[in-house]
Amino acid sequence: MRLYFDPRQLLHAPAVELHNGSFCAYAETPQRVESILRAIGPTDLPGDFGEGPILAVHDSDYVAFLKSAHARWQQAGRPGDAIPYVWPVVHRRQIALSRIDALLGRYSFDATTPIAERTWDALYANAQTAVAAAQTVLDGESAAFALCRPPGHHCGRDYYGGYCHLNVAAIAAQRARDRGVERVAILDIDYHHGNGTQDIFWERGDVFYASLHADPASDYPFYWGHADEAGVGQGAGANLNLPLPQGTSVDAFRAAQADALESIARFAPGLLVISFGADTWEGDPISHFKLSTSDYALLAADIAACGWPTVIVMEGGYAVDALGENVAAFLSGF
Ligand code: SP5
Ligand code: ZN
Repeated sequence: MRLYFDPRQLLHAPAVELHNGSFCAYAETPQRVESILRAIGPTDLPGDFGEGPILAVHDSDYVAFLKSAHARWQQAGRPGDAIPYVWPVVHRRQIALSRIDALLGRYSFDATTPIAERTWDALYANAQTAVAAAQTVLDGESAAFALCRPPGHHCGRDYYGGYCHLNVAAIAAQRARDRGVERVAILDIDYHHGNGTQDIFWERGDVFYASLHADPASDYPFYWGHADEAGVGQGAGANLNLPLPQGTSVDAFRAAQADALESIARFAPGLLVISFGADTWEGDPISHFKLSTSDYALLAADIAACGWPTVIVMEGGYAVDALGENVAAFLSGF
C-alpha cells in the first residue's frame, strides 16, 4: 500500500489548548506523526496539486483567512497562537470584518483549535497528502494511506474547529468526484462525529457520508451527529449517523460498522474514503471507547472485504505512544 506524508505537516505546532476552563498541552501534537512513522515505515512525498483541490471544497475567503490569520494576529501585537474568543452566533451579518478577533470568531466554531505561525504551510501540505493518496487510487491502486495531520473532519466549507482547518477527507472525496467517479462514500470511524464532512455533503446525493461515533449527547461535538440527521434535498438519505455509547467495545462497534457498510453497498460507490481515527482505542486520553490494537485489523479487514477502491485518511488518536501500532494494525487489515 502506498503511504503519503509531507514533513511540512509538522509545522503546525500550537503550544496549548483551552480545556476545562484553563490551558493544557495541545493534544493534537506533531509527535503523533512520529509515532505513526515509527510503526509504518517509509512514506512517499505527495506531489504538488496546487490549491485547486482545496478550493473545490473550501470557500476562497476562508482559505485567504487561514493564510493570513497568524500574520494579522502578530500585526495586532499578539504573542503566541491565534485563538478566538467571540462568535457571531446570534447575528451573523454580511459585514466587512477587519479586526483579527472578529475574523477568528467568524471562521471558527470552537476555541480549541489555534492557528500557529506555520499553520498554513502545514495545511497546504496536508491537503496535498490527501490528494496524492486519492490520485493513487484513481490511477488503479486498490488502497492508499494519507498520513494526514492535522485532522480534518470537524471543519466545514468556511469554518474550523476540533483541531481541524482543512477537511482532508472531503478534499480526497471531491477529487475523486472531479476525476469522474460518480458516487463516492465516506466512512468515518473516528471517535467523534465528523460534523464538518456531514455539513459539506449535507445537500448532495453524490457523496454518501456514514459515521460511527460517540453519542453527541455525551461527547464533542454535541450539536451534530445525532441519529436523525439524514441530509436534505438531493442529499436526503445520503447521511447516516450511528451514535454509540461510551464504553463501546469491538463487538458493538463491528456490528455498527457492518450496518454502515451495508448502507454504503446499497449506494454502490466507485470509491471509498475512510476517515480513520484511532481515538476509539481503549487507552485514548480524551475518548471513551474500548477498542484494542488487534481490533483495528479486524475492522479494516471487514471494510477491505467490500472491495471498493479505498483512500484511508488519518483523523484523530491522542494516545501518542500506542498510536503508531494502532494505525499499523488498521492498515494491515488491507
Ligand atoms: C479530529 C478529532 O479527533 N478532534 C477531536 C476534538 C475534540 N475536542 C474536544 C475535546 C478536547 C479535549 N482536550 C484535551 C486536552 C488534553 N491536554
Ligand atoms: Zn476524534
